[in-house]
Amino acid sequence: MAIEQTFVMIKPDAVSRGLVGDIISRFEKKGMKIKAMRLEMADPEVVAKHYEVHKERPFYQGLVDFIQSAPVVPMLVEGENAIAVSRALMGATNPAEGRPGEIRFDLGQHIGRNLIHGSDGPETAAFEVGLWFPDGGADYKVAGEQWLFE
Ligand code: IDP
Ligand code: MG
Repeated sequence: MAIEQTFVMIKPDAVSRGLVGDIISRFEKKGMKIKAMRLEMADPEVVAKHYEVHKERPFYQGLVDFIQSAPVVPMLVEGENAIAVSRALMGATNPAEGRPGEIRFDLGQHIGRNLIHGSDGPETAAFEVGLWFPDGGADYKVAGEQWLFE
């Protein structure tokens, strides 16, 4: 049993298109616990640090501008294998290369508007959770948590 924390962010295209509920529902139904969540215009300094790894990529400026174009929903997600589970729920970076059942395939339009971000490994998760949620999240039990996790 490996209970992990990861960082998930619903991007501006999903917020604008009214897909927040559908996306969050998929995490809840899988048994992931949302420990913290906000709806906000992303802090430009946080976005710069978050996407620094992509700074040299041709899509970097467009990506940063897009992320700051409308509100995002940053979430601190916890659960068994939460990092891999979140990536699986999201699906392939390019919606066209995904499979039915994945958020990006089911709802996404193209690679530059792929609805959702999720940390891609333990180190990234620790960095991104600390960056977006320096205070950590609420400590509580979800209904059925004992059944799910024990
Ligand atoms: P990921 O979100 O699946 O982890 P990354 O390779 O880390 O994918 O890329 C980060 C984000 O940058 C993607 O989610 C997507 O929004 C954007 N991106 C990646 N590649 C491209 C591209 O070729 N064109 C436009 N945007 C891209
Ligand atoms: Mg990534």
